Amino acid sequence: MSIRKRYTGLIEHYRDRLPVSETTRLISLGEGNTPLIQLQNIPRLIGKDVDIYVKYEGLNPTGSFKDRGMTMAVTKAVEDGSKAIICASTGNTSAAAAAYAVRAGIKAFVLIPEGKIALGKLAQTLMYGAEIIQINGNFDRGMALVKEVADHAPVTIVNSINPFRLEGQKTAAFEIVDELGCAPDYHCLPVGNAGNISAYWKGYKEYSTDTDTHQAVTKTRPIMCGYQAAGAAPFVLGQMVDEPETVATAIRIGHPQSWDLAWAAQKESGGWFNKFSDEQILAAQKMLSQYEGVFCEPASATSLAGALHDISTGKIPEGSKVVCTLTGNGLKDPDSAIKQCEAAHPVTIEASLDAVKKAILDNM
Ligand code: AN7
Repeated sequence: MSIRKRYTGLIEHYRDRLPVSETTRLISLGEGNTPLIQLQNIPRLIGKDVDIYVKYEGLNPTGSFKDRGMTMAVTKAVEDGSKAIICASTGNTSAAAAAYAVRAGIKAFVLIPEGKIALGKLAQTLMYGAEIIQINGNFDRGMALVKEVADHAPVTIVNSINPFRLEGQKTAAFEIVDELGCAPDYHCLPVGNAGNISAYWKGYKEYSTDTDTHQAVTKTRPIMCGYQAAGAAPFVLGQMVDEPETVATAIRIGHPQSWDLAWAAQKESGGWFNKFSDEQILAAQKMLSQYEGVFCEPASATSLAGALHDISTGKIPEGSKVVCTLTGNGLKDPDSAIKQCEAAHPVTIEASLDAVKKAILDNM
């Protein structure tokens, strides 16, 4: 019997490419190594000859891509002797920070906009036992406060302005190149603070040889496509937005922190930004669930909404290989999912064989 090497997280797996030493204590929950799923039904449905893959980051330990950055940020915070971390968050960062803080045995403080974070994210953060500070202001206000307070209290900021966050997150690009044997032609992402698009671009730029095979990778750089919600689209408007609004609460961000890095990713890759309405985002989310069996949260579906739009207009030509990152799990936001499916709400019938049989036969 052969024993497969146990996967113990992305830092261990990409150790050579990350800022850790032999003695660094790794704070890990086995994050990374997420599925790259090729869509089968949607390309047929839209009648286009394109290879679309979704990188399902919702299968990370706390259900979002934030775990990639958080394993690295908390590992380094602990190495530097930090006893507490802090972040502002639209929900997913707070859940990840809370979980990795528990794992490390340190404290997590999270600032969240009251009433504007999805229920699953709140539930997680409560269960992990973080100190939750709700503010009557949006994410951007929370972020400004976190930056200020870090000068007055012994806390390490673990938002994506912490450079170790991007180091961890860049590994998603490595995994994609490892799996496809090359970079895709187009990489589509939802953009909020723009840390993730910056991290992927960094990863693609750094990755010229496969970690496992040490073979040179032929094509390493995709065109980066950043998609935003129409009500929170500073990159599309070319200026900060003071009152961002969208059903995709994860990306309800008007003052992105990685402004310059994301513009560099767009320019260097020859890519673009675009924006989509809440209706388009939710339609893409539902389409992905109902045609492919992949459930992501609304913000995540912005990447697919954008890809489908740009494929339909020919901006992304047929014959292309496209990867869409699905940043968070659909279970994060049960309210918006249930609201979208009101027409399909289950009816209650009598608990009898006849009634159940009828319910099946009527719906075949
Ligand atoms: C599901 O949790 O900013 O462009 O505080 O949760 O790197 O900010 C979340 C961001 C996309 C945008 N999809 O990524 C937070 C937070 C989901 C997200 C984004 C977020 P960035």
